[in-house]
Amino acid sequence: MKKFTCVADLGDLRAAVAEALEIKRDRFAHTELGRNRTLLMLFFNSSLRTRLSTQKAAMNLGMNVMVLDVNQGAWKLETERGVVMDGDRPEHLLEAIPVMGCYCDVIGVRSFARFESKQEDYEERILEQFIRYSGRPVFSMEAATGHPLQSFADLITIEEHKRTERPKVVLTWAPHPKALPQAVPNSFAEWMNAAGYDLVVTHPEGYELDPRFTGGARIEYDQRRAFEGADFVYAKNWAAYRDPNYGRILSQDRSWTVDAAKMALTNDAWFMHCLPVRRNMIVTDEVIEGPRSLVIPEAANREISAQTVLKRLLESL
Ligand code: AN0
Ligand code: CP
Repeated sequence: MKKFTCVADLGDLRAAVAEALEIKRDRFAHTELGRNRTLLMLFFNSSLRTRLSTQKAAMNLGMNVMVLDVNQGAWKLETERGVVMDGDRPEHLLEAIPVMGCYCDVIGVRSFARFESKQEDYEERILEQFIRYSGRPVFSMEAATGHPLQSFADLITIEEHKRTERPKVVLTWAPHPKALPQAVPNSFAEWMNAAGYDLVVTHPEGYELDPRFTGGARIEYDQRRAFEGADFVYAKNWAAYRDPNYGRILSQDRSWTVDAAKMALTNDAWFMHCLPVRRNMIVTDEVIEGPRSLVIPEAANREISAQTVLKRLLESL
């Protein structure tokens, strides 16, 4: 595997999950694979889970790890070609990327949607430049339109907890005070479709996602109806995708918060969220602390998804 940005990069998904579960059984089985190999993790945005779980995964494989927070201590990077650089950004990405590539064997990049231009975000301009100019295998640690390490961990978690071959999985929008990217729901839908689950997406009108990710999923505007018979409820906020509202908040309707009354409509569903989560906006204390909450096992599986991806990238060196 030469890059990891979407579900297709893993090839056979069943084989990838089986490999992940094998790694989970013995995460120190490949400590020689990463010997004298260096991972560079580059963050344009904040992180707790991705930062720690990916570093841990790399250490499990025997790698050395360098972490750079671009906005804290590095030169501010210009990303557009052709601009006269007379502003506050002293370095261009087109030099910075190959330079960083000189110091490492694998690069992970976190670069969220900026919501300045839908085209720029959905072309994944930052991530694609890393793939093109770094000379190294690159993986996404959440880019503008996807968060594949999260979705891979979510898939592993569902495989560990499902009671039927093809569970009903409901992706529900929930309110949030800030405009958040579509990366997590995009990837989640893409991966659930690839896994062949019964996927239902529920959100207020106007929050439709890019159909390239939601594909054949059913869209249901009535959240309660969507929850009926659900085996898994995956909550997430996202800002509007469709024009002319791209990147905007259209609703903060707290009647969409996931609570115990709504969870009671489900088939005793597991509750999932990628974290960080705003309690009593996205989900009530009661549900997230309850016995059907999977948020911690989900976060734990981030180490496993990252290790599976890093193992495959190392094997291709
Ligand atoms: C980010 C998002 O919604 O994409 C990261 C989630 C993993 N969340 C926030 O910025 C709160
Ligand atoms: N879920 C997730 O990616 O969390 P962080 O933003 O803390 O890395």
